[in-house]
Amino acid sequence: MDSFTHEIKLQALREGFHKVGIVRAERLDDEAPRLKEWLAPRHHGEMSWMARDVEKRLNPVEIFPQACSIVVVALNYYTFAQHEQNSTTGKVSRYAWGDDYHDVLKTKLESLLSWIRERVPEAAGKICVDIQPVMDKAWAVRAGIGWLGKHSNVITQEFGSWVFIGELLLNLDLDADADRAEDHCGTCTLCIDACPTQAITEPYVVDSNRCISYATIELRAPELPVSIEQNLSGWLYGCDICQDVCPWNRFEAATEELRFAPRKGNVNANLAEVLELTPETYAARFRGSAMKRTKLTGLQRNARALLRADSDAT
Ligand code: B12
Ligand code: SF4
Ligand code: SF4
Repeated sequence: MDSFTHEIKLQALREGFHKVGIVRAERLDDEAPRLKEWLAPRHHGEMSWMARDVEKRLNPVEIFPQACSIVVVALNYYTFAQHEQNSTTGKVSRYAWGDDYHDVLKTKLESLLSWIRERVPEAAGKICVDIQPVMDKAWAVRAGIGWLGKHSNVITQEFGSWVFIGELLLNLDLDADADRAEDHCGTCTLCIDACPTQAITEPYVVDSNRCISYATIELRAPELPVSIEQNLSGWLYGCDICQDVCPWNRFEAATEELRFAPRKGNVNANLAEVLELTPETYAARFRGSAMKRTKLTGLQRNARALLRADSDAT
C-alpha cells in the first residue's frame, strides 16, 4: 500500500471512524442486476427516489466525474441503553436515539477531506452519507468493511451491524483494498424467522412494503397498512428486530461518539406525549435528530396505531 493511502486510513480512524476501506470508483456491474431485480417488483414501495437515478446509483462517476477512488467508512452507533416493552411507550430504533447520523458522518468526512487537501492541494472530493444516490452497502462490502447479512444490513466482525456507512469520493488514485468481506451468515436464518411481517422475502432481500421500518419512517400515508399495524410489535419509529436477533450483534462494543448518546425520551417515546406535540414543540424536541424524517404527522399516526394495536390485544 502506498504511504499516502495508509495515512488516509489512519486519519479516518483518528477522525473517529471505526472501519475504513478503499475501493476503485468503478460502476457496480455485479450489483446492477440485483438492484434492478429489487426495483422491478416495486420492493422500494413509494420511495420513488430509489427508482429515479438508477445509473447514478450504480456509477460514482455520474455523481462526481473526477472520482477515481472511494474511501468507505463505518461508524459504530451502539450504546448500552435497551428498549422497554410497555403499552404507554413506543420503541424507537437504535439508529435514531441520538443526533442525526447524517450530520455526524458529514462533519467527520469534511474534516478528513480538509486534512487530505492540506497535504494534496489538487485533491477534490464529494461526501456521500445515505441521501445521495449511492449504494452504501455495496461499497462497504467491496471495501471489506463487512458482509451483507441475510437481513440485508452490512455486518462487521467487530461491531455487528450497528454501524452507519458513508463515502468520500476522491479524484486521487489510491491503492484499493483487494478483498471483499466474506459472508459469515452460514446456515443461520434467525433474522428471517424473527421478522414479524415476513419482510425478508428471501435471504438478502427486503420488501420495503412489508417492512415496519419503511412503514413507520418512509411511508407517507394517513394510516399504516393493516398488516403492519397488527404486527408493529411495539415499534413507533423504525424496527431493530432482525438486527437484535443476529448472533453477530452479541459482541457489541459501545461507541465513543457522544453525539449518539440517547436523547431523553428517544429510546422509548411516551405515546401520550407524542400525541400532544404541536408543530412548534415537535420542531424543538427533535431538532438535529434523525427522528424528524417521519414528520409530526407520521409520528402521531404511528402512535395512534400502537395505541389501537394495544387496545385490540387487551
Ligand atoms: C432504501 C433504504 C432503506 C429501505 C430498504 C432497505 C433495504 N434493504 O435496502 C428501508 C426503508 C426498508 C430501510 C430500512 C432500514 N435501514 Co435503510 N437505507 C436505505 C438506503 C437509502 C438505500 C438502500 C438500497 O440501496 N437498497 C436497494 C437494495 C437493492 O439494496 P440492497 O439490499 O443492498 O441490495 C443488495 C441485496 O439485495 C443483494 N442481493 C440480492 N440477492 C442476493 C443474493 C445473494 C446470494 C447475495 C450475496 C446478495 C443478494 O444485492 C443487492 C445489491 O448489492 C440506504 C442508504 C444508501 N444510500 O445506500 C439506507 C441504509 C441501508 N439503511 C440503514 C439502516 C440503519 C436501516 C435500518 C436498520 C433502520 C431501522 N432500524 O429501522 C432499517 C433496516 C431494514 C432492513 N432489514 O434492511 C443503513 C444500514 C447500515 C448497515 N450496517 O448496513 C444504510 C446503509 C444507511 C447508512 N448510510 O448507514 N432502509
Ligand atoms: S426492520 Fe423489522 S420489519 Fe423490517 S425486515 Fe427487519 S425485522 Fe422485518
Ligand atoms: S441473523 Fe443470522 S442470517 Fe440473519 S444476518 Fe445475522 S447471522 Fe446472518
